[in-house]
Amino acid sequence: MKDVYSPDHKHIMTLEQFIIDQQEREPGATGAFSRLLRDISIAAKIVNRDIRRAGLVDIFGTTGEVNVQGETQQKLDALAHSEFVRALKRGGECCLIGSEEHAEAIPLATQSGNEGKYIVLMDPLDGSSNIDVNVSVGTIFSIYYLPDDYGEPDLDAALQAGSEQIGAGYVVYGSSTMLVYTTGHGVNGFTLDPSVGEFLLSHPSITTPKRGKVYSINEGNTESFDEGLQEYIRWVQHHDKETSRPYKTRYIGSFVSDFHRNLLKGGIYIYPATKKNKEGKLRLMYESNPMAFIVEQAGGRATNGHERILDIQPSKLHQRTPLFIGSEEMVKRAESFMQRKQVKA
Ligand code: AHM
Ligand code: MG
Repeated sequence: MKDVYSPDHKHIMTLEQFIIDQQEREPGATGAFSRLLRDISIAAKIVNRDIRRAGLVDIFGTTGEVNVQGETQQKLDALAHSEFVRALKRGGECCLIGSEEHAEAIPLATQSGNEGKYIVLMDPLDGSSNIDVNVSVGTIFSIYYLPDDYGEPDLDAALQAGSEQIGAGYVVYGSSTMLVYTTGHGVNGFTLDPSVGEFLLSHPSITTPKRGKVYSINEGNTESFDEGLQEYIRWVQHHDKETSRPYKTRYIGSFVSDFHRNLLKGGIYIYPATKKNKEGKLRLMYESNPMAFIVEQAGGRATNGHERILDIQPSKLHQRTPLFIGSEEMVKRAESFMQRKQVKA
């Protein structure tokens, strides 16, 4: 990968310049989508600032509220949600938001004349149970068009298959902060330079290796995995020089971070159905779909073990799905184990 973010490089490209360049390649583009991406990146910078200051300004801990998933809401979850909603409202390009931190879809098109035509679904702060132990967290977002001639934007407008996404991305608030996104023309990654407050193109045209040596799964749940998956886990742990096994386990428990590492280095992330989470844990609309769009654009694969994630027709905003995502050959191999041995109901 070419390193375009070296101090002596003559052509440092900011996210904003990059978005404008892309826009100029789209005949008839109005700039609305570019403005939407800009609004998202501004909110990401604000959330980044809040996360970096978390330990200093005593905003760790919970609000005491329980969110729609029945989980205790961390203060920073609530804060991240409000920052993104505020930025999208202010920007005016978005007409409907779906957020992990809000039970209902949030329409923004009001009598005030908001003409926004984009729907944004998001997990404002994924992996938030890791915040108070200083582990990387992230934001995930997915963008759709409001269907043509749709009336007042509502949840039904958002219930589109992942293959209809026109953009998707994530921000990882790690040792550095990165924003990675796709609009269906490859995947590009930008690193926030805190000294100038800009995201700079650091990872152009990301492609993910066809196979890797890392598997990421919560193995504490092994007993409740499907028989085929248990067999796959035994397979990855088996010693075999020719296929570089055993693979390495890497599981941060923060999806964005696990996904980001596997995207760059190669690997597979699995959150399957378990006894506790019979439909898997991750949410289709704002966790699995956007990452599936990104991974496919980078040459990888994402399924629920049987079916392509992007083909699933959603019926609920907070719908969950099992997820097998990452390097193409690894995901295919895991699927083949799933298909050989399916659990009896
Ligand atoms: P969250 O959106 O409530 O933070 O939950 C999603 C997180 C993922 O980031 C992570 O991969 C997974 O839950 C970890 O779950 P578990 O602790 O069951 O392994
Ligand atoms: Mg999440």
